[in-house]
Amino acid sequence: MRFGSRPLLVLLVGASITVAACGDDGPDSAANAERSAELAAEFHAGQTTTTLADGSGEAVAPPSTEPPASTAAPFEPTGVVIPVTVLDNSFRPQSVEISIGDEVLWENRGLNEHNVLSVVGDDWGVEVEDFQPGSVYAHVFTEPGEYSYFCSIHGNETAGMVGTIIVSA
Ligand SMILES: [Cu+2]
Repeated sequence: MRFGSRPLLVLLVGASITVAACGDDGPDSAANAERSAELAAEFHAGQTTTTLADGSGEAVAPPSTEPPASTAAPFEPTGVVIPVTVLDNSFRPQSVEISIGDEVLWENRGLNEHNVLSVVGDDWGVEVEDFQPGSVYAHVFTEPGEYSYFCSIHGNETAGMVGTIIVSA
């Protein structure tokens, strides 16, 4: 009995799919698609305004791909470019103050090769092979803070060819 009923079920499902497919081929299919979109919109709108069971009326947030506000960086590219000239074994100016989203552009305008190494971490910076005379390196700072850097060929983390980027919110 179990095995005997199965083919009939498959037949019925197949028949209904066929009918549905024929129906969708008519002039109403565009209208149906529109209605579906409306329903989807209503559904999603309803999700954001659902009243909580306790009657507090707080909106229920829909699933979001954005990170929570507490960890999201207040970062927008500003389009501002702050030049730092690398010349005579120094960074000029040695210290620059910028805003979040500004881009710092280091330009090796001397005859020596240099590098730009962050004292903390290695999220940004440029190695010597990519910063020969005439080369440029750019980085957009997206978090507030004080970023110390140096050239390891002509200095170290605390002395010699050093620089600082101060990023304010
Ligand atoms: Cu150097």
